[in-house]
Amino acid sequence: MSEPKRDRERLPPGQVRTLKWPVLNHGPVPQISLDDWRFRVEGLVESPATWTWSEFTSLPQSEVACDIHCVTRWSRFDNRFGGVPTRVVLERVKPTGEAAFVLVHAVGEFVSNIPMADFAVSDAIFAMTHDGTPLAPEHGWPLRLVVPHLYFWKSVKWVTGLEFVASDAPGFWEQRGYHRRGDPWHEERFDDD
Ligand SMILES: Nc1nc2c(c(=O)[nH]1)N[C@H]1C(S)=C(S)[C@@H](COP(=O)(O)O)O[C@H]1N2
Ligand SMILES: [Mo]
Repeated sequence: MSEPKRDRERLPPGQVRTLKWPVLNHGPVPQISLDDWRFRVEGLVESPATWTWSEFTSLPQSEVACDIHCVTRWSRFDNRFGGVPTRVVLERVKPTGEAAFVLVHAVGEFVSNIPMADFAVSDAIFAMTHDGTPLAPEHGWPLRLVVPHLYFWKSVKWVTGLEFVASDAPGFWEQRGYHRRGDPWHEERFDDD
Protein backbone atom coordinates (compact mmCIF):
# COMPACT_ATOMS: atom_id res chain seq x y z
CA MET A 1 0.00 0.00 0.00
CA SER A 2 1.27 3.44 -0.81
CA GLU A 3 1.92 6.02 1.90
CA PRO A 4 -0.86 8.57 2.35
CA LYS A 5 0.10 11.84 0.74
CA ARG A 6 1.59 14.31 3.21
CA ASP A 7 -0.93 17.00 4.10
CA ARG A 8 1.36 19.70 2.75
CA GLU A 9 1.43 18.03 -0.65
CA ARG A 10 -2.34 17.81 -0.70
CA LEU A 11 -2.82 21.54 -0.23
CA PRO A 12 -2.83 23.50 -3.50
CA PRO A 13 -0.93 26.83 -3.57
CA GLY A 14 -2.55 29.68 -1.65
CA GLN A 15 -5.02 27.41 0.18
CA VAL A 16 -5.59 26.95 3.94
CA ARG A 17 -6.94 23.75 5.42
CA THR A 18 -10.26 23.87 7.27
CA LEU A 19 -11.85 21.12 9.33
CA LYS A 20 -15.30 22.64 9.05
CA TRP A 21 -17.34 22.73 5.88
CA PRO A 22 -18.17 26.35 5.03
CA VAL A 23 -21.37 27.09 3.12
CA LEU A 24 -21.10 29.35 0.07
CA ASN A 25 -23.84 30.17 -2.36
CA HIS A 26 -25.37 33.05 -4.18
CA GLY A 27 -28.94 33.52 -3.01
CA PRO A 28 -31.03 31.45 -0.64
CA VAL A 29 -31.12 27.69 -0.16
CA PRO A 30 -33.96 26.54 -2.45
CA GLN A 31 -36.99 24.59 -1.28
CA ILE A 32 -37.06 21.40 -3.34
CA SER A 33 -39.67 18.66 -3.44
CA LEU A 34 -38.53 15.24 -4.65
CA ASP A 35 -41.92 14.71 -6.33
CA ASP A 36 -41.34 17.68 -8.60
CA TRP A 37 -37.60 17.16 -8.97
CA ARG A 38 -36.34 16.53 -12.52
CA PHE A 39 -32.91 16.10 -14.07
CA ARG A 40 -32.94 17.26 -17.70
CA VAL A 41 -30.21 16.60 -20.23
CA GLU A 42 -30.31 18.55 -23.48
CA GLY A 43 -28.13 19.98 -26.21
CA LEU A 44 -25.57 17.97 -28.17
CA VAL A 45 -26.54 14.45 -27.07
CA GLU A 46 -27.95 11.45 -28.93
CA SER A 47 -30.40 10.65 -26.15
CA PRO A 48 -31.82 13.67 -24.33
CA ALA A 49 -33.28 12.68 -20.98
CA THR A 50 -35.68 13.83 -18.30
CA TRP A 51 -35.30 11.76 -15.16
CA THR A 52 -37.46 11.77 -12.05
CA TRP A 53 -35.83 11.30 -8.64
CA SER A 54 -36.58 7.58 -8.59
CA GLU A 55 -35.27 7.16 -12.15
CA PHE A 56 -32.10 9.09 -11.41
CA THR A 57 -31.39 7.24 -8.19
CA SER A 58 -31.86 3.92 -10.01
CA LEU A 59 -28.73 4.64 -12.05
CA PRO A 60 -25.56 2.80 -10.94
CA GLN A 61 -23.93 4.49 -7.95
CA SER A 62 -20.52 4.58 -6.36
CA GLU A 63 -18.43 6.56 -3.89
CA VAL A 64 -15.59 9.01 -4.32
CA ALA A 65 -13.07 10.04 -1.66
CA CYS A 66 -11.62 13.47 -2.32
CA ASP A 67 -10.34 16.80 -1.05
CA ILE A 68 -12.26 19.95 -1.96
CA HIS A 69 -10.74 23.35 -2.69
CA CYS A 70 -12.69 26.60 -2.67
CA VAL A 71 -11.42 29.63 -4.54
CA THR A 72 -11.97 31.64 -1.32
CA ARG A 73 -8.88 29.70 -0.12
CA TRP A 74 -10.24 26.98 2.12
CA SER A 75 -9.59 23.32 1.46
CA ARG A 76 -11.30 20.41 3.16
CA PHE A 77 -9.62 17.01 3.12
CA ASP A 78 -11.10 13.52 3.12
CA ASN A 79 -14.67 13.92 1.93
CA ARG A 80 -16.60 10.87 0.85
CA PHE A 81 -19.34 11.55 -1.68
CA GLY A 82 -21.85 8.93 -2.81
CA GLY A 83 -23.98 9.15 -5.92
CA VAL A 84 -24.05 8.69 -9.68
CA PRO A 85 -20.73 9.18 -11.49
CA THR A 86 -20.81 11.64 -14.39
CA ARG A 87 -19.59 8.78 -16.60
CA VAL A 88 -22.81 6.87 -15.94
CA VAL A 89 -24.83 9.86 -17.14
CA LEU A 90 -22.55 10.25 -20.18
CA GLU A 91 -23.08 6.58 -21.13
CA ARG A 92 -26.85 7.10 -21.02
CA VAL A 93 -27.14 10.37 -22.94
CA LYS A 94 -24.24 9.87 -25.39
CA PRO A 95 -22.86 13.32 -26.20
CA THR A 96 -22.15 13.87 -29.88
CA GLY A 97 -18.65 14.52 -31.19
CA GLU A 98 -19.29 18.26 -31.19
CA ALA A 99 -20.03 18.45 -27.46
CA ALA A 100 -16.96 20.11 -25.97
CA PHE A 101 -18.41 21.78 -22.85
CA VAL A 102 -21.10 21.03 -20.30
CA LEU A 103 -23.27 23.71 -18.75
CA VAL A 104 -24.41 22.48 -15.36
CA HIS A 105 -27.70 24.11 -14.37
CA ALA A 106 -29.11 24.58 -10.88
CA VAL A 107 -32.35 25.80 -9.38
CA GLY A 108 -32.63 29.52 -10.11
CA GLU A 109 -30.09 31.26 -12.32
CA PHE A 110 -26.94 29.43 -11.21
CA VAL A 111 -24.99 27.66 -13.96
CA SER A 112 -21.36 26.67 -14.38
CA ASN A 113 -19.42 25.73 -17.51
CA ILE A 114 -17.07 22.75 -17.46
CA PRO A 115 -14.90 21.37 -20.28
CA MET A 116 -15.97 17.83 -21.27
CA ALA A 117 -12.56 16.40 -20.38
CA ASP A 118 -12.92 17.73 -16.81
CA PHE A 119 -16.54 16.65 -16.48
CA ALA A 120 -15.81 13.12 -17.71
CA VAL A 121 -13.09 12.19 -15.19
CA SER A 122 -13.71 9.01 -13.19
CA ASP A 123 -14.11 10.78 -9.82
CA ALA A 124 -16.63 13.43 -10.89
CA ILE A 125 -19.95 12.49 -9.33
CA PHE A 126 -23.52 13.66 -8.89
CA ALA A 127 -23.58 13.31 -5.13
CA MET A 128 -26.54 12.54 -2.90
CA THR A 129 -24.55 11.71 0.23
CA HIS A 130 -21.53 13.09 2.08
CA ASP A 131 -19.72 10.80 4.52
CA GLY A 132 -22.61 8.39 4.28
CA THR A 133 -25.49 10.75 5.11
CA PRO A 134 -27.78 12.68 2.75
CA LEU A 135 -26.45 16.11 1.81
CA ALA A 136 -27.60 18.94 4.04
CA PRO A 137 -29.93 21.37 2.22
CA GLU A 138 -27.29 24.11 2.31
CA HIS A 139 -24.72 21.77 0.73
CA GLY A 140 -26.95 20.95 -2.23
CA TRP A 141 -29.63 18.43 -1.19
CA PRO A 142 -30.94 16.45 -2.93
CA LEU A 143 -28.21 16.42 -5.59
CA ARG A 144 -25.02 18.30 -6.30
CA LEU A 145 -22.17 17.84 -8.70
CA VAL A 146 -18.68 17.26 -7.29
CA VAL A 147 -15.67 17.75 -9.56
CA PRO A 148 -12.83 17.33 -7.06
CA HIS A 149 -9.96 18.51 -9.25
CA LEU A 150 -11.49 21.95 -9.96
CA TYR A 151 -12.29 24.80 -7.57
CA PHE A 152 -15.51 24.08 -5.74
CA TRP A 153 -17.60 26.73 -7.46
CA LYS A 154 -17.75 24.27 -10.39
CA SER A 155 -19.41 21.76 -8.05
CA VAL A 156 -22.94 22.98 -8.65
CA LYS A 157 -25.44 22.50 -5.82
CA TRP A 158 -29.17 21.79 -6.38
CA VAL A 159 -28.48 20.51 -9.89
CA THR A 160 -31.41 20.46 -12.29
CA GLY A 161 -29.70 19.33 -15.45
CA LEU A 162 -27.03 19.50 -18.11
CA GLU A 163 -26.68 21.20 -21.44
CA PHE A 164 -24.01 19.94 -23.81
CA VAL A 165 -22.60 22.65 -26.08
CA ALA A 166 -19.90 23.05 -28.72
CA SER A 167 -18.28 26.24 -27.49
CA ASP A 168 -17.59 27.57 -24.02
CA ALA A 169 -20.14 29.88 -22.42
CA PRO A 170 -19.21 31.42 -19.07
CA GLY A 171 -21.49 30.50 -16.16
CA PHE A 172 -22.67 32.54 -13.20
CA TRP A 173 -19.32 33.10 -11.46
CA GLU A 174 -17.37 32.89 -14.70
CA GLN A 175 -19.32 35.94 -15.96
CA ARG A 176 -18.33 37.69 -12.73
CA GLY A 177 -14.58 37.33 -13.15
CA TYR A 178 -13.85 33.74 -12.17
CA HIS A 179 -11.68 31.59 -14.38
CA ARG A 180 -13.21 29.55 -17.22
CA ARG A 181 -11.63 26.31 -15.97
CA GLY A 182 -10.56 26.76 -12.33
CA ASP A 183 -7.68 24.36 -11.66
CA PRO A 184 -6.57 24.85 -8.00
CA TRP A 185 -3.11 23.41 -8.65
CA HIS A 186 -2.46 26.15 -11.18
CA GLU A 187 -4.35 28.81 -9.18
CA GLU A 188 -6.79 29.45 -12.01
CA ARG A 189 -8.85 31.73 -9.76
CA PHE A 190 -9.76 34.68 -11.95
CA ASP A 191 -10.12 35.10 -15.67
CA ASP A 192 -6.75 36.85 -15.93
CA ASP A 193 -4.83 34.12 -14.04
N1 LIG B 1 -26.49 26.18 -7.23
C1 LIG B 1 -25.38 26.70 -6.74
N2 LIG B 1 -24.30 25.91 -6.64
C2 LIG B 1 -23.15 26.40 -6.14
C3 LIG B 1 -23.07 27.75 -5.72
C4 LIG B 1 -24.22 28.56 -5.85
O1 LIG B 1 -24.24 29.77 -5.52
N3 LIG B 1 -25.36 28.00 -6.34
N4 LIG B 1 -21.88 28.23 -5.23
C5 LIG B 1 -20.66 27.51 -5.61
C6 LIG B 1 -19.54 27.93 -4.82
S1 LIG B 1 -18.92 29.47 -5.15
C7 LIG B 1 -18.93 27.09 -3.93
S2 LIG B 1 -17.48 27.51 -3.19
C8 LIG B 1 -19.54 25.79 -3.55
C9 LIG B 1 -19.72 25.74 -2.06
O2 LIG B 1 -20.28 24.52 -1.69
P1 LIG B 1 -20.59 24.29 -0.16
O3 LIG B 1 -21.53 25.40 0.28
O4 LIG B 1 -21.20 22.94 -0.06
O5 LIG B 1 -19.29 24.38 0.56
O6 LIG B 1 -20.78 25.59 -4.17
C10 LIG B 1 -20.83 26.00 -5.52
N5 LIG B 1 -22.09 25.57 -6.04
MO1 LIG C 1 -16.87 29.62 -4.05
